[in-house]
Amino acid sequence: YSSQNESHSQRSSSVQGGEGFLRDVLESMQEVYLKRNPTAKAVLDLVQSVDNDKLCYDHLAFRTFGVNGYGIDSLAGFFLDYGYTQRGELKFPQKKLRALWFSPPADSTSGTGSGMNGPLLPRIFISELLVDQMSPQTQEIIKKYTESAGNGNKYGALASSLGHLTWGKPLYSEFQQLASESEYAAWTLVNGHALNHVTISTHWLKTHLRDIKKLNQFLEESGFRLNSEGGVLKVSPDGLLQQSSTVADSVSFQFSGGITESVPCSYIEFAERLVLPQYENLLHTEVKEFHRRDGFEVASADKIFESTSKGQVSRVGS
Ligand code: OOG
Ligand code: NI
Repeated sequence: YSSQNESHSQRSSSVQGGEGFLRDVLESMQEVYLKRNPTAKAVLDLVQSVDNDKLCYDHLAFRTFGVNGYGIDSLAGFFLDYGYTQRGELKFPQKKLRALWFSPPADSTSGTGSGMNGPLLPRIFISELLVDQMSPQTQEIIKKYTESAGNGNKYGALASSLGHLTWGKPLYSEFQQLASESEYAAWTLVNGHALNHVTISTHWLKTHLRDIKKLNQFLEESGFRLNSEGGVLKVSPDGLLQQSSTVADSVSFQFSGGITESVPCSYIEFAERLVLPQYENLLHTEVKEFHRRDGFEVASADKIFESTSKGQVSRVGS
């Protein structure tokens, strides 16, 4: 053991080699996310204070522009290089999006900390805008920024962990043009590769909050606004994947040309994965993550995307 790891307590992956680096990169992405999104930070602090200071993250999500090499691949390469496996594809024809998800390396160690250094490495969910299906005006703006960014598409993970766009700051009018056609496109123009959300795995909590319905109720009673699109709780047809999320925080963004405006930033999600029917006789203490419902659900995801939409973000009351 290197003594460096012991003295290095805040950035604290105790794991050696590639996995330690992976976990530290994820920690950096989370640092950027927590600094920008006070609601996500407050929710994490609250849940940890009442339940368990060691949280498991179910997944992390990112958004991209599917053009000029800036699509899913601009982040997937990093995760594949660090042992992730590509799994299913999800299609969202109305939103003109597609997504791929990735499962963590099977041989990863059980982290001794929380979140990115927690017992399980998170799944990764990366989506992309089908840019060629956008209007010519919108395509022109997206191409202007992605083309001007050189080989920035090769450094999505680096940009995400630094909290930096790989392209220049857009004009407010360009943001508005994108928002009029796709709120996802406008979000991606100003947030780039930033972490879109982390998802707390509720079934690994210890108190009554492990039941996502109770967690939702607790969060709403504590004053947090949850995404109500299609109902607060999103349930897969088999009933085994249940999800909810907060409404995204807004941050003030300095556009080029001198305008500063509030734009949607990131949110936090919650997921409860129930035990698969073939394992329902296992003792609670014997149940591992692989005994539970895996994957994502397109109809639920479609609603969760709305966590950054104007309709949800500017909603007043519940
Ligand atoms: C992703 C929305 C979908 C899930 O878990 O199904 C999602 C996004 O908002 O970029 O997170
Ligand atoms: Ni998600």
